[in-house]
Amino acid sequence: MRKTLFALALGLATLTGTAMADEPHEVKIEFKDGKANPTELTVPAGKKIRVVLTNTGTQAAEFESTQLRKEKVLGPGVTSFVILAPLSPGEYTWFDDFHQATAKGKIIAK
Ligand SMILES: [Cu+2]
Repeated sequence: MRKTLFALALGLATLTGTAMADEPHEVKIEFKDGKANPTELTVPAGKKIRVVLTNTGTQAAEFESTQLRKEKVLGPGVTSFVILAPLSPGEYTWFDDFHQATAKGKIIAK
């Protein structure tokens, strides 16, 4: 019985290890009433990316990228995320669709 449990624990540890290797690379962008931070992010090319988006302002924000084909509306106080499929090396621009003049940036895949 004890041996079985040990084997089970080892099996679980292996599974967890595999899951972690496939975890997306995580980056964060904060939106606040027409400002975004950071506006430039470097991420590894060829790896899934999770972009965590937080709106700490009092106005709605929308992370949008034509190149990345992503859009995510964030009400005030909301945190959400988008997942980017593995990127080719290059620069990908994005903007806050509600504050296009002041809140924009790029994600650089290397
Ligand atoms: Cu939009």
